[in-house]
This record gives sequence, structure tokens and C-alpha cells, in this order.
Amino acid sequence: KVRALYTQSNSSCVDYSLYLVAGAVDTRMIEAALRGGVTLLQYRDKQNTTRDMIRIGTELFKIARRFQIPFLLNDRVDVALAVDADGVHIGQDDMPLGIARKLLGKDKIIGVSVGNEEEARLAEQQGASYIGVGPIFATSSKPDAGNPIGLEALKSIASAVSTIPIVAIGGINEHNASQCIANGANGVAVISAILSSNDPEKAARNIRQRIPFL
Ligand code: TZP
Ligand code: MG
Repeated sequence: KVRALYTQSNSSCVDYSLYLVAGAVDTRMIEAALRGGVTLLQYRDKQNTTRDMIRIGTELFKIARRFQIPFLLNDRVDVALAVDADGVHIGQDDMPLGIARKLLGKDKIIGVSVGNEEEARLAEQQGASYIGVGPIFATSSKPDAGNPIGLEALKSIASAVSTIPIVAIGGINEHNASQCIANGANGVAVISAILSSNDPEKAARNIRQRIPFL
């Protein structure tokens, strides 16, 4: 019943199974992770200037293209447009989904962070391409992430939407990735389990291998 492959309105296929969220880190780490089987890349940068983000985003976009995976921007619809990224990921305090959709058009990927069933249903109705749910487990990568919501909450949020994929995030690693899938996620998003590893390629491969489809 679960599947990781989803068709966008431009009929390109997106595989949400292993979603890497990366800041302005050494691009060799990101390339290694992509070799290990990352299926989607998001550039998430809360520090650099817009100018630097456009430069770094352009570089990451090229890397993602080499591996034929989609490239998304966190928060920044303007930077996504500037580098012609495949889409954005927005939170509840970012640009409203309807406006982002209008600016980006129907063919871009727009992911929305949701924390409950109500937000999930709304995001689905308003045209989100996927939803991000978390933090599932404790995380030190996002100081304002709030308390972990756990697998049961993931399950009920996942059951509230039926037409778009669910990506679980927060404290996910090779040991708990399959539990997220078992509780309704179509894929997992990861920062530290891959980028804080000495071997990002192996770390990514280990997680991907534990995602039980494809
Ligand atoms: N949103 C919710 S938790 C989180 C974000 C961006 C951080 C996930 O990082 P990690 O290191 O995989 O827990
Ligand atoms: Mg945000």
C-alpha cells in the first residue's frame, strides 16, 4: 500500500524515500550522500546571505542534477525561483502555500511542514506536493523543533491525508527509519545521521536499505 514514488503534475516521478536536508556544508559530503542513494535534496540555510544562498544553491542544484534527483529550497521561494530549483519546503510560518503555489506554478514541488491532522488536511487541500511530519524523535539539528511527536502521531497524521506523500523527519537514522515507514511515512528526511557521519555514503546507503520498497 505504501509507495515512495509519486507523480507530479508535469508527470515527472519523485522518489521520497531518502530525503537529505543539507546546509552550506562541504559539497563533497553531499556528493558522497547522493552516491549512497539519497533520492531528494533540500538546501536549508538559515545563516547565509541571499547572495551566498543563490551561489551555493546553484552549485547544489548542479550536483543534484548529476544524480538526477530533485533539488528543493527550504523556506525561500525567491531563491528557489532564482536558481530554478525543483521546488521549496515551507513551514507554517513561511509564505502561505497558496501564494507559493501561485509564484512557483503547478509543476514545482511544494512541501509543507505540518504538526497535526488539521494542518495536514489543509496542506493537502491547498495543493501541497507532500507534507513533512516531525520531529518524530528527539533532534539536535533544529533547536526550535519542539518535543518529539512520536510514531503514533505520525500514524494519525498520515491517515488524515490520502493523495500526497508523507515524509517523516527528526532524529531518524538507520535503526528507526523502517518504523517511520511502518507508521505511514512514504519516506524519511535526514540531516545528522548522514551529515554528521564520517562516511556519509555508507550512512545514506544503510538508511536507504532499510526503507522497505523499490
Ligand atoms: N525539522 C523538524 S526536525 C528537523 C527539521 C529540519 C531536523 C532534523 O535533523 P536530524 O539531524 O535528522 O534530526
Ligand atoms: Mg521554514
